[in-house]
Amino acid sequence: MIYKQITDKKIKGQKQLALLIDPDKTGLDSLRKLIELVRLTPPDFILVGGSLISQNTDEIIKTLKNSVNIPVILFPGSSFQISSHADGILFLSLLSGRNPEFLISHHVSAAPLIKSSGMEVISTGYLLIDGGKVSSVEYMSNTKPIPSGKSDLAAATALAGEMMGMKMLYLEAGSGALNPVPYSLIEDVKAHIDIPVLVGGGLNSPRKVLTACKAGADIVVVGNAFENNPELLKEFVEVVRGYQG
Ligand code: 1GP
Repeated sequence: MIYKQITDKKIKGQKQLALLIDPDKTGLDSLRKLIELVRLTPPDFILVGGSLISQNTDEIIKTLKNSVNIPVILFPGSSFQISSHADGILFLSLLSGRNPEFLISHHVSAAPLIKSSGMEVISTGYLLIDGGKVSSVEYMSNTKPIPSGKSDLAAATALAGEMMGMKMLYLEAGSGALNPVPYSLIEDVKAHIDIPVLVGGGLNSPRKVLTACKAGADIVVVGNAFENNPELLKEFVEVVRGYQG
């Protein structure tokens, strides 16, 4: 059970690293290279997804499942990105936005397929935080991010998500964000909720990853940094593993 692994580690104060693979930005060659590195220094999870619809998702997930022994979790940008080969899915609801399509609509379309696949479903409140530039999520979902200085709004939204029964909360600055989710915002959100918190977007150096961990992130998500330089994986895994609160 993926969620049990997450909560067990959270209870022990162990931080976790999720490697994000965007099928639209990952060709077979870079996937093979990444797999080699993942075998040497495995992160805790692999997330697969992105804002655009990709033909590749199924193929990438099958290749990963045949090559590595860590959970592969869907991180879908829409209901078109469901692959029955994944171990689980972050069933995301874009709580920071007011677009019903991303709050509940895609979910209705995808629910029967997800149910029949038997994959583990982890309902996750997804909060887009202003990362200093227009993100793909903002553009594609047609929703506004929460201003990065408004941690009270983020905390109230996170709390509402927890009250609605969400199992995790994802603070997203957007892929390649200029500014990652601020320390104080992560800290404020953590002070209001007990469910595990993922933080991603613009975490492109060990120092930024460490800062997110210190602020309270239970899981840090990194995509872009590894797309640019897959060799960074080892260093990032070591920073997260070695974290002592
Ligand atoms: C994006 O939070 C993830 O959805 C990861 O962001 O690609 O900037 O690491 P990066």
